[in-house]
Amino acid sequence: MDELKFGIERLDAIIKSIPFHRIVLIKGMPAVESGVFGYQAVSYNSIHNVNVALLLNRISPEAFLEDSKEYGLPITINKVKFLDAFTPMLGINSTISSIPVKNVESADSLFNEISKNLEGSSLFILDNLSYIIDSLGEEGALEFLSKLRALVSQNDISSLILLTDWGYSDDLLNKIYAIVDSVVNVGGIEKRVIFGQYFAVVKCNWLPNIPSSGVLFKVVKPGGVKVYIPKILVTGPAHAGKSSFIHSACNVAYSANALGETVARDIGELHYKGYVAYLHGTPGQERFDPLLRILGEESIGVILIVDSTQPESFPRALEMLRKSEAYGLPIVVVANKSNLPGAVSLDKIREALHLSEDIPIIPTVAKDLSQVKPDSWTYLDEKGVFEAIDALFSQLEQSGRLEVNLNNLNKNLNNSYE
Ligand SMILES: Nc1nc2c(ncn2[C@@H]2O[C@H](COP(=O)(O)OP(=O)(O)OP(=O)(O)O)[C@@H](O)[C@H]2O)c(=O)[nH]1
Ligand SMILES: [Mg+2]
Repeated sequence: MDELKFGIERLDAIIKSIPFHRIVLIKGMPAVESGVFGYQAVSYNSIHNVNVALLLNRISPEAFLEDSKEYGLPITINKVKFLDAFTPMLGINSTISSIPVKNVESADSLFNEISKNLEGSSLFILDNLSYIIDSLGEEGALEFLSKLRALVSQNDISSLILLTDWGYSDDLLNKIYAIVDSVVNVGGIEKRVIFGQYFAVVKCNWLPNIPSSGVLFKVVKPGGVKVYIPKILVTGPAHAGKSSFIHSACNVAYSANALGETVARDIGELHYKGYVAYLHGTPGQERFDPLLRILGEESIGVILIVDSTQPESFPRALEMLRKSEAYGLPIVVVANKSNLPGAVSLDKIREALHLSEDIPIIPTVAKDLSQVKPDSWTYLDEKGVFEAIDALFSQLEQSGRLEVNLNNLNKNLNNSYE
């Protein structure tokens, strides 16, 4: 059996693994996709040979499996014991092998039903505590949690509890926080509409330090929860290879092109190493310069692409950076066409662009020279492309731009380290 984890790379990096004898609460706002945290945990742990017991009262086992399949999160079904408190309420039987949980009139009876079925399990997941609050009331739900707390303390088992926060009182939430060992908030950043979702570890009593910020995420299908990078600007002089770079890096990309040049912009979605990033490419021609500022808005990093064989275009590259107001953002320079005759050295490029030593310049080349056509973008060799992406992502990590500042979220939480 492997270690217990969330199966969400960045969250696991923060929390390390979930030790035995702990309860972790995942508290989600109603409009955000906190349910995916449950699918992802069941998927990851079942695949990694962990015996999971899953108590469902929000949806049926069938729907749980269907949803996780839709998110591209496969579940090794023989590692999961479904404790089904949902379909018995409807008076029907689940079509997949599961244990019906019928006696849910009191904390005692619910707890007994569950504890007798936990044998052999290392991870108990509940989706969702809010339905227990509905059926047993606040006191009943707290009593249930306290009993679970005692059971988890005495056995080699840990627990993940999902809670959808339908506006519970601070009093109730604080009582719940006091029982559990760790709290991960999953929230939304609202600007009229929800513009982004975040998760934040706000309590974790087996870690000495709790990060003071949250992580912006997006749910992708397939794959589930990924660190979300809303906008990376890809700019550079005409014909340098911006469209080629975006199409080579991204899983899906679109270009508005006419006669082989970009006339509006390129946009691409990149799924890579636990991230999902959107790359926005600008056109290169000067007649589109009024667009540069708009296309640059809200970017958090820049990939500046130059054609290594065209040193006379380097001043234009700097002008495009200035016009897109991208100075000061984390930046990586891509020296494209670096294997063609007449390509200048990386040192020359650094000098001409006045780049300090800490700005990476990565050479890229066409994947297959015989496929290069004068009137369309071409695939670039992945090695250079992903070296550039790695270099930018690590700068973004270090700059803190992938984090969301969450003032006051830690209030009322006892973070004492055990
Ligand atoms: N030999 C070679 N050709 C390349 C390379 N990268 C791009 N090209 C070619 O150079 C031309 C311009 O590439 P694009 O990717 O369209 O350049 P762009 O920067 O998007 O151009 P605009 O959008 O018009 O500014 C195309 O004909 C490509 O096929 C490369 O590394 N080597
Ligand atoms: Mg283009």
